[in-house]
Amino acid sequence: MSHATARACANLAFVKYWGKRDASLNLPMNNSISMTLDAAHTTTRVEFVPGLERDKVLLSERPARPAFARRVAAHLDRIRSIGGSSEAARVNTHNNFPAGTGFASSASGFAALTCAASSALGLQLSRRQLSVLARLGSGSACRSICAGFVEWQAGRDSDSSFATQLADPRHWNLVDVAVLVTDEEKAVRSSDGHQLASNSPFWQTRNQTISSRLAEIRQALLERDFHRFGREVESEALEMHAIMQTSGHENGGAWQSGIFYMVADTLQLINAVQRWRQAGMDVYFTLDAGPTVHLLCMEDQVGDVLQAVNSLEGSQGWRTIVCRPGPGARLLPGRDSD
Ligand code: 2P0
Repeated sequence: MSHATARACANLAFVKYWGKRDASLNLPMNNSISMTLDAAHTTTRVEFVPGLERDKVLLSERPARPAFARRVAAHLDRIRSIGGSSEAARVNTHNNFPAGTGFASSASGFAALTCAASSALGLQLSRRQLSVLARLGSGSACRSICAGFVEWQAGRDSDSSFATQLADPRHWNLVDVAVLVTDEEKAVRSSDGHQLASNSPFWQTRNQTISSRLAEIRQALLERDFHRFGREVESEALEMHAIMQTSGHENGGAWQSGIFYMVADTLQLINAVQRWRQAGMDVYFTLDAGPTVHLLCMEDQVGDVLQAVNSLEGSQGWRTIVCRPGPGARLLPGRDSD
């Protein structure tokens, strides 16, 4: 019996992955830049069991939804084909944060699954190979393989599309105060949103300007220039949401003009950030494909930011998670040795 347990953190993109060049291989339209988040992680145990009829997937000790279980099984097939195995597996996975609300659980989940399953089959893969493999499970998962500040190279083909570290976690005391304004799962999955991005009239413009955005954010991050970084990161988040909100499409026979991941509380927080900055607070925001607002500040501002959030009307129903630059995907030793 072969088994292994791995843990991987979610990640927060500063330059976004939104739109694919190749949907079957999760090849992105552009490079993206992220921070791996220490406080939001997935722990996954994979056990290949001789004689087991088919893969069994538990999410927090309960049978996973069929669509998720199928996606996990398809990813296990990729890893089994590399390892020359045909054994089915028991997969037990757990997130320490609510999924589908603005934290990329597919990123941490597929990064942890890739590490655990490849190790359980005795494969010795490099970080680059793990990143390529994780990307095939979910694009953003390739970034969660690496620690700290990370860039995913769009690449030309599958083998050249992987993430590398831009700077280690100690490079910068940047903090993400994530404000989860609702536990409700989003209505449009990211995978569907990616497909619709090219319907936006702003799509061409984004592709023409993304390389200067990347250069600007990369440089501000490497130089620890917080205000230059924050300004660009906010614009990038709003540009992605402008694309989402103008990705018109048919849905069940009815026309929808766009995808709205923001809710009223998201907008309340965005407005508050602009007020707080005018009052002298050093804080910026970014958003993912969900209603969660990620407030970016330096370590010495975290107390003030939390206090400001908690003073807003309606904040009683929110949950905050304070994330710092975190480790890459790793095996959890000891607990699982044979
Ligand atoms: C990102 N997001 O860069 C962007 C920003 C959400 C908003 O990557 O289809 O779950 O599994 O490759 O990775 C979410 O997309 O999509 C995402 P798939 P994924 O973090």
